[in-house]
Amino acid sequence: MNQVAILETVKSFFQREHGHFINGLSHPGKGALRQVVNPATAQQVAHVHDGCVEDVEAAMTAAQQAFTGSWAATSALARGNLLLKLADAMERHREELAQIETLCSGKTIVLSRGLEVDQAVAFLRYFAGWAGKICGETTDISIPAAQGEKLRGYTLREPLGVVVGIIPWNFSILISIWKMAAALVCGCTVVLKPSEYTPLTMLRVAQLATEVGFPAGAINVVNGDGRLLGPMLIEHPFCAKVTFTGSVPTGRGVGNSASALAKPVTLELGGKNAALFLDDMTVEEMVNGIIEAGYLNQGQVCASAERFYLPSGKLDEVLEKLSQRLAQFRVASPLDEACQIGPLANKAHLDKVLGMVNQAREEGDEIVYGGCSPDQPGYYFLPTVVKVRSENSMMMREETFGPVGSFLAYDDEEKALAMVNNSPFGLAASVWTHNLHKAMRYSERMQAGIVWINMHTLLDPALPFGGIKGSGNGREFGSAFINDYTRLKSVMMRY
Ligand code: TXE
Repeated sequence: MNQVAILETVKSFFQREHGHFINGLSHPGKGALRQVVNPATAQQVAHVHDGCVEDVEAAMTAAQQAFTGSWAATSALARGNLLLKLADAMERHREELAQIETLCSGKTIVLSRGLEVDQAVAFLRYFAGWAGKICGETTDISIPAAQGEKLRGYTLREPLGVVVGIIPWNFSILISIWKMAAALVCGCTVVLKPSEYTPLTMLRVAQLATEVGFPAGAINVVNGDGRLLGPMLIEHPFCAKVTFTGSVPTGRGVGNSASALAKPVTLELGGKNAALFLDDMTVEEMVNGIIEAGYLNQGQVCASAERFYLPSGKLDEVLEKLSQRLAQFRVASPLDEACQIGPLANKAHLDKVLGMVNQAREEGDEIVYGGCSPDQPGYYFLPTVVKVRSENSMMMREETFGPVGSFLAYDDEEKALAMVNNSPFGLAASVWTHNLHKAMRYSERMQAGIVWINMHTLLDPALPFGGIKGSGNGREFGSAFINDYTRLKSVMMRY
């Protein structure tokens, strides 16, 4: 076992009084104290003050003042440079940020370093590269001009204003950086609302941003109960746009509230992502693919696969080998560098996953492996393999967001493809085969915002990400984000 030692800086950070980060300063606030619990031990590690109406007002006002003042006066290239400096600072504080993340979310320290911090740094640098390249276009005007004068039109890409970013607990740094960096490079300012379960990482990132030179008010963080703060933030007159990642029901409510006020909203919601394995894959390739697609971060990844379609001749052998592999996974403290299965992120989530698996068992699905918590403190749940009765099993329709793969056999690829698409959701999907012809054709027919061929879950800043159907709207990354964080103004002139 290689248990990492908690840094002194992390220990002292946890002991401090926490609340919000507003107008360039840490600001504890006066709201009720909320416990931050380490999911690996179920013990409290820190406290944070919940936000109230005064905190929301202060954060929105600071963000609006920066939007029209200091941030507007920062040139596009200088904005890009600041993002690069923040990336460097986060790299210097990699271990500290990773430890704070692991202690709050239960993510393994290896993933906190490699996925949360390193990927956040990569995304910051990608977005920094857009600085100075976000622009409109000139266009010919076809209205006939009288008396020989000429007409010319062009468009301006204007930043929207203050962006409210509502963040879930599964990637508290990375998802915040996706939204924050996109907004900032476009000239917007941000007010982030982290999850109640992971309120601390972005407080530290916002401090680092101020240290490297971001002007006060460009980045603000308000913590507290989303049900209370969400409406206050969305309905605030300075809120120009909402970007949300999280559960489907909460996302629908956020979407309705923002749309009712004609505010643009990006929703990245969950789903029930499918992976289709074709018969030409070997059993070992299928087992490796399933582990990659379904069990990363205990399945707490919005793009993870939860529905698996396997050829009927191979299903039982794959499930047997998969169960053997999962049984060897090291369930341990997430601070252990060899840990492969850490805890789920919070008690409510553990209860939800456990309840769904119990319901599946009662309804007649077969729990081939796992299905319960190991005998140890913390919110652990064993990686679980469910062989479902049919396409209509609850396990093939509702998101567990946990380490639970549900498996169904097929005999006919066309029917399997129809089952993949028979979902109200469409965030992500994958097809696994060595047959190029089928890989290309099936990937084109899969109804999802992102489709992988012979891989799953990995995101790249250059490729747009977002769902179709009930999985949301809008796109993050690539050049597509520009549409979501700017508006077009048209200018026509006569000369
Ligand atoms: O999510 P919520 P929760 C799933 C997962 C989990 C379930 C509930 O299955 O068990 O959702 O988790 C804020 N207006 N996912 O309750 O409610 C909230 O404070 C505005 C999937 O944590 O979606 C937090 O900051 N905001 C998922 C954020 O919304 C509100 C990731 C997300 O919380 C609000 C996380 C309101 N009325 C959980 N109510 C994914 N697919 O990425 C809450 N919030």
